[in-house]
Amino acid sequence: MKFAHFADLHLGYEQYNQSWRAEDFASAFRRAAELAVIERVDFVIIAGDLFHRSTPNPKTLNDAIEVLKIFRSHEIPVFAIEGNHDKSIREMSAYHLLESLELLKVLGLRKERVEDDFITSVRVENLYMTRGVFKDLEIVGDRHRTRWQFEKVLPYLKVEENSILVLHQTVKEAVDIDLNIAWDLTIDQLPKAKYYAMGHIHLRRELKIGDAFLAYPGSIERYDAREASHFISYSEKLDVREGEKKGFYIVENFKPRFVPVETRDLYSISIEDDKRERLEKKLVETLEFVKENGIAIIKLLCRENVDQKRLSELTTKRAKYTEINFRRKDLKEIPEAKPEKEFFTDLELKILEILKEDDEIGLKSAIELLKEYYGLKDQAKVIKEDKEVREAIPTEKSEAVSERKIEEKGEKRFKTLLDFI
Ligand SMILES: [Mn+2]
Repeated sequence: MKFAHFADLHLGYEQYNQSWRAEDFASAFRRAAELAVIERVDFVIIAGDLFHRSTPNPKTLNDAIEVLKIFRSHEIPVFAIEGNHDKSIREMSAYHLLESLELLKVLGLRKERVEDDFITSVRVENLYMTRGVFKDLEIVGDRHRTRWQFEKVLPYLKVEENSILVLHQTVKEAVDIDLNIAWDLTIDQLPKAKYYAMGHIHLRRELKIGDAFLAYPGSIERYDAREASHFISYSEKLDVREGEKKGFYIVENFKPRFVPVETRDLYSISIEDDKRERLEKKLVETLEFVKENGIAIIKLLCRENVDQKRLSELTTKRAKYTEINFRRKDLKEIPEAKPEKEFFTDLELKILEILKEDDEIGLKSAIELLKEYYGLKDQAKVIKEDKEVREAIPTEKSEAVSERKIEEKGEKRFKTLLDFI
């Protein structure tokens, strides 16, 4: 048994507002699909975020169809779950459209029973849990859920020993963040499976749980400067370091093997100097490393002001896309800023992080998180959390206001599974 595990394809993502960037994401997926076919996989798993948005435009939908047709023409079934970027509350999502075109199978909680050669449905409360089937193997999974939804869905993700679990969530042990709200679940909460096909974390991650592997292939293209192909820094001396490769997993007998996929080079460059002239010279020197069709994200730090126009003239011709962020280094040493954590609660930090997303997705997720945070938890818990917020901002007025709000919020009750998906 051999399968391909993809995640975070983000088709349609016009990164840096460049339409050709969306084409980069599509061609990376196409190359990956072709490699999977050469590997003669039995089936394919897409662990969420096939699209960058839940409402992909016709071009993006067409890109997805063209790639998925490669699998269909080789009779390779594709099992997929929706991610946080492309999940939809609509009855018919882009995934369901692709399913009706027989290009993929959607796993997870559904209102209707779905059965065919590769999927089966199990009744859970007033819904159905749709699972993938390949010979004696079960492929269990569900779309991205907020942490509080996820706890309710978890019991229905219990699986046979011989199975694969597909999720688009952050497992605490896979991220190195000391922030309570930055992750959705811990390893010990996971039901037993032979392989955990994960999505959501854009950098590649692999963990071992007993004999089983839990793996995040990462996004198929470079999603932001943290995932650069090259990190170049130049303060005292020039330093060039290579970043991670992008790609997907071929999983054979439940053991993942990373398969790199060619992507456009993305350079994360940071240069520092007290003098403007020396800074410019360093920049010119650094640009020697940048390929013409690459992307360069440049951070400059200098005690003197720079001529931004001149700098962009220097850089634009050197790469396909360049972005310069200049920061003036003050003559007086600025005392080190206190970490955000000292000012905000975990919830507030999470909201701030979500809002940094490039478009309306951030706002949508932030509202969703807030609604769930205050709607789904029981009253006692809400009061406790709110007390922490109040302690951080101790004013009498806000105390009175938040007390009243809790009373209003505590009323909502959820009865069935259907109420919160
Ligand atoms: Mn993603």
